[in-house]
Amino acid sequence: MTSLTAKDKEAVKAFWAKVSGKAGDIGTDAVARMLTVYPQTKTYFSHWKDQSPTSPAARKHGVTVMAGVADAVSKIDDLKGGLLGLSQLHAFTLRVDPANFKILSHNILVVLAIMFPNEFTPEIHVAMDKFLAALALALAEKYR
Ligand code: HNI
Repeated sequence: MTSLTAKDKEAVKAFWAKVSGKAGDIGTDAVARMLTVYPQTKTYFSHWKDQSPTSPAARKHGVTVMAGVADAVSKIDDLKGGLLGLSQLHAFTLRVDPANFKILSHNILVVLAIMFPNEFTPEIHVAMDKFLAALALALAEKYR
């Protein structure tokens, strides 16, 4: 994986500053798409009363995940160290297969492109793709 350059980090922070007000909507749509397009991800949410992609639990989870992404933006210089606790939770308590982090990252990227077509330039696309890949890797840290 190509690592985030100083320029990428600045691009991520600037873009996040523009879109973070819509974090809830971004997360809701990204989780709904993940559950719809990659239904194997539903196995982790069997405890939800309603497992449909538009259920209140799915919406709530979208908000939760984006709070994690916001936290990661603030820890962009040390994602592995900063996200150790969250990695620990996903590895040992939730037992989420790390392949799913890439799936959710992809869905977040798709939603960003749809919601912010003008801001989502090729430069931002590259920076966000690298950032989400680094985030996925940091979340997988405790698995090894
Ligand atoms: Ni994830 C809980 C962040 C990907 C399944 N997840 C959380 C919480 C945060 C979070 C924050 C709440 C932690 C707490 O309660 O202390 N998750 C993230 C981030 C990503 C991610 C930033 C990737 C971008 N999680 C995934 C994926 C899955 C997943 C891909 C499964 C497909 N997460 C869970 C489950 C929970 C969870 C399950 C427990 C909450 C619940 O409602 O069951």
